[in-house]
Formats: sequence, C-alpha cells, structure tokens
Amino acid sequence: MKCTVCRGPAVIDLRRHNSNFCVDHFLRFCRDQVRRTIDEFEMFAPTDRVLVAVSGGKDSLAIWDLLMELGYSVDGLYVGLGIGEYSDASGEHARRFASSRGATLIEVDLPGTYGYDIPTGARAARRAPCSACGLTKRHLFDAAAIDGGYDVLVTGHNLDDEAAVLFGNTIKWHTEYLARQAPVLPARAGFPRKVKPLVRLSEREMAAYCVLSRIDYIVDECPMAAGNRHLGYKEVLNDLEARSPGAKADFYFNFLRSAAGHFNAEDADSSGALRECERCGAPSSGEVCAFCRLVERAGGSQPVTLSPTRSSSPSRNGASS
Ligand code: Q46
Ligand code: ZN
Ligand code: ZN
Repeated sequence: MKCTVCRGPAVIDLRRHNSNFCVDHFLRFCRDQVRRTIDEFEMFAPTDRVLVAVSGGKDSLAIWDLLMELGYSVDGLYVGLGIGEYSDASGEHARRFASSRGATLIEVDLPGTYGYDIPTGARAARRAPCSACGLTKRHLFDAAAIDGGYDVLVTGHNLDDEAAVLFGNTIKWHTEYLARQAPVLPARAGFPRKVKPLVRLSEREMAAYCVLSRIDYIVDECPMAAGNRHLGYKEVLNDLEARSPGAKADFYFNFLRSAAGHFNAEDADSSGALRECERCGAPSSGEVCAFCRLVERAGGSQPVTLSPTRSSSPSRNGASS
C-alpha cells in the first residue's frame, strides 16, 4: 500500500477518500480537514481564545493537539465526574497531555465542588446516568467558558458521533433537535459559542491520529455507556459505511447542505423566554435551573459564591498556569 501523495509506504487507507497515506501525509490530512472545517463554518478567528472540553479520550485530546498545531491559543477543561476508576484514569491522561504540551488545563471536580458523583447522583435524582451526566457537563462547560472569558467552546465530536446523533434524531423525527444539529451553535445570552471542528474526521482516524502523534489517551469506554442508544446507531452506520464508503459523510453533510435549513431554529431556541437561575445565575426557563435542581435532588449542594454571576469553581493545572 503506497501513500497517494508521496508513493512512500502508507500506514492507513481511507476508503471514503479513495486514498492511502504515510504518517506525515496522514497527519497533514487531519490538520487540513480541521482547518477546512474551521474556515468553512467560520468557527473562530486566529486571535480568539479557545477552550476545549477534554475527557482524556482520543477525540478531545486529538482536537486539542490539532488546534495547537494549527497555531490557536487553546486551554483545556476537564470535569472530574466521579465515575470510579474511569474518572481517575481519564483525569490522569488529560493532565499528562497538558503537561507534555505545556498547555493550561482547567479542572472542575464535580464531587468535591457540588457534592455528588454521576453514578450516585443520577440514582438519587432518578435520571439515567448519561442524562444526568450530559446536563452536568453542559452546565459546567458553559459556565467555565463564560466565566473564563473564552470566545468559543470546542468539543471533540467527530463524524461518527454527529452521524449517529443525526440518525437517532431522524428516525424519531425530533425536529427541534434537528434544528440545532449544526457544527456551530452561536453564542446566546449566558451561553458560549460552541463548535465541533472534528466533524470531517472519523473515530478510526482520530484513534490513528493519536497513535501516530504519540498521544496517550484513555482507551476504555465509560462504564456507564453500556446500552447507550448511540452505540447501536454507530454500529448500523458502520455496516452501511463498510458497504458504501462515504455514506456517513454523505448522510451528515448532505443533511447540513440540503435539509438542516428546513428545520426552524427559532423553535429550538427558547432563549427569549429564559431568565437567570436564582441560585447560580445561569439561563433558565424557571426560577431554578435544571442543573441546580439536579444538584439538590442528587444530594449535593451549590457552592456558595460571592460573585453575582455563576461560578464553576475551577482550579488550574498545567505548565502555563
Ligand atoms: S461520560 Fe457521561 Fe458519557 Fe459516561 S455517563 Fe454517559 S455521558 S457515557 S460521553
Ligand atoms: Zn506520503
Ligand atoms: Zn442554577
């Protein structure tokens, strides 16, 4: 197998691009795909301060690395969710990566700061773990980006993630979610701009990028992911991709090109009806936001803050802090 660009020995074949790449040209391909995505969707400017949410997994560490390679100013944000050994190990991977690159990692410790961890908090609040976790992460990511004065919040969602979410929303015709399934969500009052620069790259490509860039990521899946519906959607789409290379990218990008505009984002955007949560100051449709209600039901407590705005009580690690 030869590299399509230089005819040297190739290390990876990308069937949907009808290409094979050597190490150097594969790493360059990944950078080009990210650069193209940032430009095409006008995600952020070279001078913007960027915060990337990192889990210690391949996607978030890869996008952090890629953005630094492309010359952006990027800090990391890690939320310790208290999911046993998985969280201990994932935090270690995030910290090790940050110190190896001399980058700043902001850390929020959920049990230490808010008094609950995901497994016990979800049970106490009678929510599915991933539902409690998603709500918690969204709130803490938003708060850290706003409080830290970042221009944009980056997440490591890749093509497989986005195609699986789109598939799930399509078979259920969740039109309000389809309206918001874009690689860029603009900032709204109390919410940062959110972007997904990895949408042109697949899970397999991100694993290869980490191995070839010597990024030591956590390989284990979160133990709470078992039975997650999205894993089933990914399997279905992987079968389709094996029969028809490029099917996932066609499904997702043709949706953005030809269908997304038909779903009314106004319906999905209820920010007009939002006010400030009386406990934490975050945007909320009621007096108390969903996160503060979860904290209460999960048996934890909101940390007292002297600031009139909300606080994520971050601590900082990393060489540049
Ligand atoms: S970390 Fe949280 Fe995921 Fe674990 S509990 Fe579910 S949502 S599976 S990305
Ligand atoms: Zn090459
Ligand atoms: Zn609140």
